[in-house]
Amino acid sequence: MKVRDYLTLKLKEGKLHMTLLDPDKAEDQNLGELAAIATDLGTDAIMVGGSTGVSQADLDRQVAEVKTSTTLPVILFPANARTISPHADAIYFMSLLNSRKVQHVVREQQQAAQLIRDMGLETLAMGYVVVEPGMKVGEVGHADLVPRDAPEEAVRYALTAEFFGMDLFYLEAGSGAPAPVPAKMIQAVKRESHLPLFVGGGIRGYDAAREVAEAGADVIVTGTVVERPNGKVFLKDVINAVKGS
Ligand code: 1GP
Repeated sequence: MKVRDYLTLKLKEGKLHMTLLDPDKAEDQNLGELAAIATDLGTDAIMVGGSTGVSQADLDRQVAEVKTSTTLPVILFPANARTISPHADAIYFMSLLNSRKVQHVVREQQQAAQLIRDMGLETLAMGYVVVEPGMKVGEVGHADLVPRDAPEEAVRYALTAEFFGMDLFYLEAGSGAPAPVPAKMIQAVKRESHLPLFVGGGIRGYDAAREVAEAGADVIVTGTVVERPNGKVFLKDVINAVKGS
């Protein structure tokens, strides 16, 4: 089944949780093991990516390892045109809409486009917007961060993604953010736009995940939580919150 069809079907049933695994941190972590843990705990898909990027060879090896450790779709969440692997099931073809650099809006993408086509990777077009505090991805992506008290700005980006014909819209507070994207911003975007809404960054426990889900996020993404000591417990809490139990 295409990943697009899988997501459409699953989104009809309810909210989804996705686990982001970062190959940059793989030296001390086995991504395959983390993928297996997240799968057992009920996550809905595995995303592989990070904001700094790894070598193509390392990424290939790690994505292949993840792929053999889970039956779930494995979707690339690329940092740039060089972090692409044919072992994944699909790739978010992302544009960092609030970057000041054309490189992150469209140029990395055009550098990767032929390779993605030749690899036969399924593409899911995503408008990606970084909200304060933005953390590392805000920095390396040269983002003009959306202020936390400016939901209307996030709405304008969501409509932009929709009118460009993108498939998905992602509000990102940045990995390790002290707090997730504000509920008011999520509510405003959900109210005014139609694309499946991804929210990630700084979601570390039951209450935060519940708040983000109740505000209207369709897909809740966590990364760091699974890497912490007792990660299994925290991840289970987050997934329970997303699934409403
Ligand atoms: C993915 O940035 C998130 O979009 C992951 O953030 O590591 O804070 O969960 P955390």
